[in-house]
Amino acid sequence: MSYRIPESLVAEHNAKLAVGLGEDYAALGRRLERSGIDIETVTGRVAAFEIAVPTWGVGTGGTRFARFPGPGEPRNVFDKLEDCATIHSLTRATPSCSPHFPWDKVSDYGELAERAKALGVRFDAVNSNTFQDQPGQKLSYKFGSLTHSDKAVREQAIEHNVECIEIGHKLGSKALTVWIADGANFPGQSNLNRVFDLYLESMSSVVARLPDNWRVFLEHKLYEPAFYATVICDWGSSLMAAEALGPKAHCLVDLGHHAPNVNIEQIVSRLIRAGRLAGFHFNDSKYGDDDLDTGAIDPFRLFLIFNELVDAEQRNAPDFDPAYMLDQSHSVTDPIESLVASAMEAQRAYAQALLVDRPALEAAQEANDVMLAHRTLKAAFTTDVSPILAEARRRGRGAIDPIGAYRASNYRALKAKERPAVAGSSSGIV
Ligand code: LRH
Ligand code: MN
Repeated sequence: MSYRIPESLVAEHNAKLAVGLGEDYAALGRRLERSGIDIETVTGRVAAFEIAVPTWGVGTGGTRFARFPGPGEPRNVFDKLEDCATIHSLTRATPSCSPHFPWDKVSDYGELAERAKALGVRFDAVNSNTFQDQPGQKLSYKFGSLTHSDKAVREQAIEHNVECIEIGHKLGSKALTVWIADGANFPGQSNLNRVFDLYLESMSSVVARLPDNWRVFLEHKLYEPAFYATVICDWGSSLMAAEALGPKAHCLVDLGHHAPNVNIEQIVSRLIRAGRLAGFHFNDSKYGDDDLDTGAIDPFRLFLIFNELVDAEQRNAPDFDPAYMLDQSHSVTDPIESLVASAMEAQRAYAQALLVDRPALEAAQEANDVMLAHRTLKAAFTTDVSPILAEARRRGRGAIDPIGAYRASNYRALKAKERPAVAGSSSGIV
């Protein structure tokens, strides 16, 4: 029987922290009341907040230089589901995971769906992969996939996406995420207009195979592995494609897929306005697509993004139904601790955004009282909402201190015994 962290262990760990939390929560409640905010309303919203865990994130990640696997590495998607369930048992904020194919390929998807159900984990958007060649694959994606000059390669890539839809359907998923690495390293290597035509042609075949209640998430990325021109390089290309592909197509924002200093919250605002915001791959970065822990580098930027999301939520923006997912690579931390911390940081940004005094902000904006407007927004960001996050977890039978409880469980060491190490380190992000 593989080890699961018992609820009793979490309850015992909480018992030591409950009194302190109660005091901090009451104090914050009194403080928010003075600003006319009912803490219970915020805690209720936070408790309902959900973010999906990437199955490829629970294993130790690496870079093109090296990967240093840790103890108790997940050996297959069943181990990955266990770790996803562990993250949810501690945070009560990650009831679903986002699988990636063929990385999570199995022979019996019914068995996989059963195992996930038993672990209390749902499947969010499925991810296709035409950015790597698989053993035995007939045609290579070296020069592209859905936009390859050879129709046979494009059809192979279309069929793979259709296969992902069929797998996702068996798993109860309702969306397909399509990120393609297609692009060029040299000026002249490809016709920048023609490749976009090919993208639309191929993707319309994929969209045509989507079940009625499904969506397709188009994920843009500025560069890497293409270093001169990427076919779906930015939100503009993604939005043009979504609008050409029809109402099922939406634009997914991976925070690391933009040039440094790009105003991502403004891109989010525009995609919400267009009714095409698919959702997010949350992570953080300082330079490129660093896939670092959410909120670890620039928590203010994360807050500003959630500020746009809460603004849209509260004004009932049409067609606003974003899917929240993490997409990170953990090369120097325990992936479970990083994903636990990242789910909490996303929750924190959401809670802070719920504290924004929007009538006061709007009044200051209308009056061009720049300082008052900025400080009204900043006041929410500088509020320590930790008691709200912890109380939401406690009420959900999660851990007041998830990483403390995780370490107290000795989960990693116990998994190291259950999961004999896979020989030799390798390179690459997963
Ligand atoms: C591309 C990306 C994409 C995934 C991959 C693991 O950089 O963000 O979402 O398919 O990472
Ligand atoms: Mn991504």
